[in-house]
Amino acid sequence: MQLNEALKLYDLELFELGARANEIRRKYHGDKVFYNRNRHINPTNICSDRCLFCGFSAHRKNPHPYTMSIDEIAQTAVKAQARGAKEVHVVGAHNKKLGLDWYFEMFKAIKKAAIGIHLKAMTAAEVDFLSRTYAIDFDEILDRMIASGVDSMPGGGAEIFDEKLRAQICDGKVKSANWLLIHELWHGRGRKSNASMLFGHIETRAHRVDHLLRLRALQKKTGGFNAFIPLLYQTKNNFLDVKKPLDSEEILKTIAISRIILDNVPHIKAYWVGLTLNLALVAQEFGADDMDGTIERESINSAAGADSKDGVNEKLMRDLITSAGFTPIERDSMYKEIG
Ligand code: V47
Repeated sequence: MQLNEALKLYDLELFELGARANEIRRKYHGDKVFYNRNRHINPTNICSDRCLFCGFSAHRKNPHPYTMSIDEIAQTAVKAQARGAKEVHVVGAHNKKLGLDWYFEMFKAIKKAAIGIHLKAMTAAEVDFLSRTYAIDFDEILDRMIASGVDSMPGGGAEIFDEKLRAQICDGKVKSANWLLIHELWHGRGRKSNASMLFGHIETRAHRVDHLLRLRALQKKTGGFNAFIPLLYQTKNNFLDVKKPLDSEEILKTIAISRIILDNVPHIKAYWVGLTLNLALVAQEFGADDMDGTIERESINSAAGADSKDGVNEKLMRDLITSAGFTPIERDSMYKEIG
């Protein structure tokens, strides 16, 4: 698919686009809506990067710097597992004070304390940050992640791949080509990961479509992406001056177009944290098949205004999915059905 052809999808009427996306979604998943029981852990908010969209970093608008101890992180995983979480999603800011080994010790401590939990950790942006800070190559970091218990990689740090726009909103962060390369290397190790896109800020439709096409090309090569997550930009406490947040029609069109362009990626997540639970449910009619998870504690989007700080309880998640006319399916991190 070429950029111009893909871009024309936005000209379709919303419900026509939704029907096309829904067809792909139903072929893959019928009326199932997936979610998991997970816990987000963000070990530190002290960051050497300066992403203009971020309200989480302690540098500017968030005046409360913190770093969790390894023991605190491991105990958080243990408690979450005791409450039923099957996955911990561990990503943090780029804190130069922690040292390289800290990461691998932290992963080992989680896996030792919470036996059997799935560890989804390290965005490609973090891998790149460690590589640049400690002058070691991506391969070595990925091998050490595997040796210390990381099971899969989350999709964060992708933002928008267009190099010019990227330089405007997150200069100094992992380059687009390296984000893609890190995931390719990870897939080459037989491992799965997710991919994301931050949208609804100062990007254009063409930037989004270009981003999706680059992911489509990599997926064609590796088949290693499990899910794509279109992350809706949250407007508060950050340094991007976005005058007009996206309306629901444009959001749903973007989710539907993601489903159509990424028809080689099995799952599209409507991340309820950024979309709200209601819009994430509507998105299930427009190509999405996953709500993400119960999360328990969320710091990145809530720092920028989302109503997600305390996650969502499982009963509410299931009830909402059912009342929207779908079948709720608890899944593990690799999309094996649990119940
Ligand atoms: O990469 C930062 C985003 C991401 C804002 O892989 C913001 O399963 C909205 O990637 N508004 C991290 N978003 C979160 C992420 C993720 C989330 C859920 C599931 C998975 C997965 C991955 O948060 C960052 C960045 O794009 N972010 N600031 C903001 N103001």
